[in-house]
Amino acid sequence: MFRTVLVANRGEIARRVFRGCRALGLSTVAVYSEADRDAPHVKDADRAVLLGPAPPRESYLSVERILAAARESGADAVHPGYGFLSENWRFAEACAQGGLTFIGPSAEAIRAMGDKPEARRRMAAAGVPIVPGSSEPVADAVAAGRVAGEIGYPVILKAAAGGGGIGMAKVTSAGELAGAFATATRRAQSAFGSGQVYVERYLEAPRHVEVQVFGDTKGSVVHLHERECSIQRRHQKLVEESPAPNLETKTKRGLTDAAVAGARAIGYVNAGTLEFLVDPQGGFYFLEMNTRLQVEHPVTEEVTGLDLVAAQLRVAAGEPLPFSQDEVEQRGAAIEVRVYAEDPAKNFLPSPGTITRLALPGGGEGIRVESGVVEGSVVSVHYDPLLFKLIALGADRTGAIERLARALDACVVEGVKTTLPLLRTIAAHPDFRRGRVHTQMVEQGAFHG
Ligand code: MV4
Repeated sequence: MFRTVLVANRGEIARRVFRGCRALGLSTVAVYSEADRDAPHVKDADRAVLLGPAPPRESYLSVERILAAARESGADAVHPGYGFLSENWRFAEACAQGGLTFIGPSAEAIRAMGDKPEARRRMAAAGVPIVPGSSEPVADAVAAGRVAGEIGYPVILKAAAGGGGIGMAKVTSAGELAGAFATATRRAQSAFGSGQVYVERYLEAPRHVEVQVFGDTKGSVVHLHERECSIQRRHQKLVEESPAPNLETKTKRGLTDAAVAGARAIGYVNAGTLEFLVDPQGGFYFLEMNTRLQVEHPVTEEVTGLDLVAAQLRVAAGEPLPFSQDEVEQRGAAIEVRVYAEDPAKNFLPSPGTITRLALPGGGEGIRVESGVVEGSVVSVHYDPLLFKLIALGADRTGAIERLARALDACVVEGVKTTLPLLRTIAAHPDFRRGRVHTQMVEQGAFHG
């Protein structure tokens, strides 16, 4: 086992990983930008190294500076968290070349799943259902039109190097294709440095269900059940839960079998997630694979009773998975909400500033809090505005929702605007309480008033 872990991240996830390291008796190194000198994650670690100025390019996204920080602090392993460099295969490779254990999958798996058409081909070859569409990027609008003609409209254009919804364009008819192709290409180029796009059949108001998988270096691959992540706005998840409500046993089984088959086919090691769209008939289609620990991993930890960060560390050290498929239970129900510093009155624009007052529910009966901030913290314009997550666990979904609603009521945040009012509305909403969720509900105004 390595001895010292550098966490190449900030906020709540850095703190979560440090906790996992401490549980295994490992020492810890934080990195931070000039904007984060007083940030809580810096105080959590045994040592801290300044990376540089606030802009991510000069700090949390700088491979060179992070590798230098590892060298200078004597770290022998690196955990990337989520976001930043977590799905950058060059970073994983640079860590390995620098003699550091990258706590995550192989650089090759990150690269293959980051190339969305390649991911579709690899999953299809493993027998995982994919959305009908092109297996390669399309060269121009005419080629896109040929694919659309075969699969039928509406279609969606997606960035080949993308993910997470950036640069997607829905196309309802052939007449819109040329314009949409130009827009999607331009957006893909500016966001991902590659203008390549591919075509998929567009599914209306699907659910988003994902499966947590875990592989080790001995060839074991298991799933840790599913998470429902349909309640989101502008591709930012707001609520995540496990089990997915109203999911037929047959569909659930199909999803987890497909996820394990897909992960196994690519020799996947460490924690990963396969995202699927699920239609009202229970049909499911692979969307993309996230090759990192996700924001919503705590809901899986709560229903399985497992420590995913500890498992990541063990697997990265070459140990076998600390659980077998038979030992992975899904007990009770867990729901996570994300509280962002965003202003609901200003179309959820980020709301930077100083947190002048912060009261969070105690981590009592069935409530877990994962926070990156304390009273007095400054929410910077430079980073993701996630402040904290609340995770409620109940014997069943109704019990979890009741605890969640109470925990939301107990939260007080002053100095910045937050998504708390929207989350309280969702927690009280009849459709949510019945488990009738899909990906378009926030935009369709289900939670207004
Ligand atoms: C889609 C889709 C409909 N049809 N693909 C958005 C994020 C990215 N991971 C994939 N996304 C979508 N892909 C096809 N073929 C609808 C979405 C989508 C969505 C997916 C998951 C969760 C929320 C969403 C909100 C809007 C659109």
